[in-house]
Amino acid sequence: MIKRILLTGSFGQIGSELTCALRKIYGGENVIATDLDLNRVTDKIKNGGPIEQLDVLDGKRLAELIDKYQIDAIFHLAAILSAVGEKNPMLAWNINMGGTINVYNVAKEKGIKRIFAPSSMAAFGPTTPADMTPQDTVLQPSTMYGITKVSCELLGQYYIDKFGMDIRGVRYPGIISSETLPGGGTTDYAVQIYYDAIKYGKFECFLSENSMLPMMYMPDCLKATIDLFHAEKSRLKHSTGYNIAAFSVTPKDMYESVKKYMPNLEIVYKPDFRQAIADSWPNSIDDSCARAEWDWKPAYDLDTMTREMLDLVGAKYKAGKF
Ligand code: NAD
Ligand code: AKB
Repeated sequence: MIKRILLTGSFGQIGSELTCALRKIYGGENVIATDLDLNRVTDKIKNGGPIEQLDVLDGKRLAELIDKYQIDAIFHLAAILSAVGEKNPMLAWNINMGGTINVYNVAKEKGIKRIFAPSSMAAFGPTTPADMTPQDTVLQPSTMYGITKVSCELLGQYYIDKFGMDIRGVRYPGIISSETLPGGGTTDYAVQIYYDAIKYGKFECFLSENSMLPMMYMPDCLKATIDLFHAEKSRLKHSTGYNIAAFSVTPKDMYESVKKYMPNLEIVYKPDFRQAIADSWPNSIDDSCARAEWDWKPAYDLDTMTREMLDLVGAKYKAGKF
């Protein structure tokens, strides 16, 4: 039975909410939030349980923390995302590959079998079928971030096969949320539109208006993560890279959804280097394996998400938080 969990990259977009969700299940004291940068911590995480500084490249410190807290499962979220990774490919390679193999090796030495390590739709590339991308398909990404994601899926499978570890992961689509801003990806526009709509009433989009990408609202992301982590092992046939999907949208769809509530919203499209990354990713994803093997089903669509996002981001703005 899992008693104590450690997260890496806890103060990022997903970690800042996953830490709180896991603390609700396992108890605040039993979920240890770590990150490279302690300055990024939110009050909710700081006040809800232990926090520790950890560079995922530092295996010795990770081993010390595992001993200190008697950890028996790790959620490994620390990573460099696609846009930052294309600006600095060696950083993406070093953190994503170096961090992941460190986590797997230290976990193996310490007898920890349970690890959740997310992949991304960035594992797909221009040669992958773009519509309803299948679970088992061509994985030839054209970004350094995507290359590290495919490699980490394979690495996870290697540690499962060779060392009997239980490593699970999903290929997240673009995640949209209001608690913590995203950390430098290609799908970040889909978060920023809510902030700029509320603050400025206009939005400059770095992707073109018809650039379709799979997206998901944070409550569904948390549900997928926790449900897969708790899923019955004997049902799982894929483990390290499950396709999951909620809805696919273009920047124009996002704009029209927000405009329903903010009719004066203006948008201009100024595609930059991130357009090429978006063009290499799927339009839509077939998540039937996740549905069959661990009962995955999303709850939110674009408009139900937009209503909540505008309330939450609007409340942050009124409280002077951005
Ligand atoms: P993020 O960029 O918001 O957060 C990453 C965190 O990692 C940051 O808090 C950063 O300080 C930390 N970090 C960076 N280098 C580190 C190091 N050397 N040691 C320890 N911590 C370090 O990322 P996120 O969006 O929360 O992503 C979490 C995971 O989910 C990543 O593996 C990412 O690839 C994956 N993912 C995210 C999305 C998304 O849309 N957010 C989509 C697909 C996959
Ligand atoms: C990014 O845009 O890099 C991430 C992802 C889809 O992995 N949001």
